[in-house]
Amino acid sequence: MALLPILCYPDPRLHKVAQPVQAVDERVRSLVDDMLETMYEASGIGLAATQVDVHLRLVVIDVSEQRNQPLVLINPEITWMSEERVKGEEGCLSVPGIYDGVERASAVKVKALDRHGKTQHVEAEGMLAICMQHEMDHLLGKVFVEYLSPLKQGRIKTKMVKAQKAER
Ligand code: GNR
Ligand code: NI
Repeated sequence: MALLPILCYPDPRLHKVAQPVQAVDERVRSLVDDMLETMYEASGIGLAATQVDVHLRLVVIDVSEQRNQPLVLINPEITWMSEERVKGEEGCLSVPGIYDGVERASAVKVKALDRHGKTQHVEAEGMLAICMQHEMDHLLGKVFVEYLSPLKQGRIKTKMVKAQKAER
């Protein structure tokens, strides 16, 4: 197991489009374990492979209170989304310290492979539905701040660049 470094916005690698996983083998399982460890250590409810600079369709999620219900989604696809939408406050491990409202479908159905390569269907609402859409966006190279106004995006970019300079 290993902790993986998380890319920070506005890193251009966050905008790469992830490719499908060809085979769910030991290498993929080991990466999934590292992603889970990284997500838990960072106190996140989800992590997409894109955020750790691996451009494969791979997501881990745990929205449980006790942090003991890991969900592994390999090659996830949204098969249905509700017409009903909700606006929720979002944050992102790749945009630390920034929280803002984003409108999403209130419920989704997702088809994905699990860590054994078996097809699973997940029906989600509430926080899980929001998180799944947030993570699937990462796989398409999209970060939640891109839903905000250009003015806000500019301010966030400036703030992140400054914070990253201050870190060195
Ligand atoms: O930890 C996270 N919390 C969160 C809160 C509201 C909406 C989405 C998220 S996902 C985020 C972890 C992350 O950045 N995943 O990509
Ligand atoms: Ni995120």
